[in-house]
Amino acid sequence: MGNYYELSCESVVKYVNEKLDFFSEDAVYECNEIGDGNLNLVFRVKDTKNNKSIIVKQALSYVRAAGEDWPLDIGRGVIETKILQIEYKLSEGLVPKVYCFDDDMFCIIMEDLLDYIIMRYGLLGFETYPNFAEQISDFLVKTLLLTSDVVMDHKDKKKRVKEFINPELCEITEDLVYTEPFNIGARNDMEEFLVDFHKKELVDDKELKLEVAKLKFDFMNNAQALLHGDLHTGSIFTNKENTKVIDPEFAFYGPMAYDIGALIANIIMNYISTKAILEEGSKKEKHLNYLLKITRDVVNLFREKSLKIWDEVVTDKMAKTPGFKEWYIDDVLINTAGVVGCEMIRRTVGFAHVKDLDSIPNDILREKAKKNNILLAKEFIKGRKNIISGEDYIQLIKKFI
Ligand code: SR1
Ligand code: MG
Repeated sequence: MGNYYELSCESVVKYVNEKLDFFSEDAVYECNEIGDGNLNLVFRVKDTKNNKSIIVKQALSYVRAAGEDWPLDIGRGVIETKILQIEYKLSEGLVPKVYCFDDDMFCIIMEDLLDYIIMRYGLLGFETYPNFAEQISDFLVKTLLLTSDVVMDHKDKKKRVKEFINPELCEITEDLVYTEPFNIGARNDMEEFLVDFHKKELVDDKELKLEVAKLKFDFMNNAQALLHGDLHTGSIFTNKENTKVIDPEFAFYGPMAYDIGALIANIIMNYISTKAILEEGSKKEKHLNYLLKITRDVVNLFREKSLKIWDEVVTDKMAKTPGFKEWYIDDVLINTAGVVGCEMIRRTVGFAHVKDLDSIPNDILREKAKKNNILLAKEFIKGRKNIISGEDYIQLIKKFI
């Protein structure tokens, strides 16, 4: 940490120019701190004269959203840089290009995605992205299946598992997603109307807790594929043509279901939010239909594309056994439904919320939305053995919301 200091809008321009020959001599700089995640500082440095810009993401030694009382491994940027480079190759550019990583300052300097918007905000503005399901399902299949034992040499894969051990960030997920929301705990954060409901529906439901415990140990022990590790709609940049996945600092070898489930859960929470926020009419109907369509398509395309590519890419002899690929992918999808439920629950009663639910302005509708979110989530967890196809999701969502 010898040469480390926290960057500011004042210091970042000089810093970037020391690290990279990117801006020209006559640049006119504008800088903004645009990070709205829970962990890091994110600066956009722009040359307004030549219309060029760059992103500098700096890791802090503590959780930004909590303050210095919650320390965090500052070296997580090393993992993030490596995985961005791996994902860039595997997904053929569905992540931003990294220009440089500085292990004194724990900064990643990368491509700016100026004509993109964070998907969560796009969806909250009721925008639709026609290529999203195709592109994100490609990303999922390529980054997950191609980093698994099905495809990789098993010794190389084990080296990767070691390289991507990410204990502190995994602990955050183990606690915030799989433990605290199902217990009474200091870091839980919920509105008053949820306090008794939380105890009755989550803390006292022993059958639910047993299923969540199984999913937690799958997350911890199933080193299946190199995950992004935090694939919610705030980790995706999008526009009408393209999709780019950002922020893979939670990456590690874990169950494929974790990435797919986190994504689907966040789309469903936007559905619940839209249902509560918009008046009846064509705008509402169009957005809800779009969200159901991408939910269905992401699930079905992940399955179809995985099964299609399997015979071309599989290297393990036993994985070529007839029937195995269907069993393997369906098992991923069963656990995906479980992760969907856990992610929806933790965003309602846990430490880290989502704007989709918190921004519902009407108190009565917000209470109804959050309670329904929890009840639907429980169905995903308890009923996951029967939730495999995109149509299964649509049916369940329509029943509860
Ligand atoms: C303390 S970090 C809280 C959450 O923010 C990240 O984006 C992850 O989702 C994590 O669980
Ligand atoms: Mg993030």
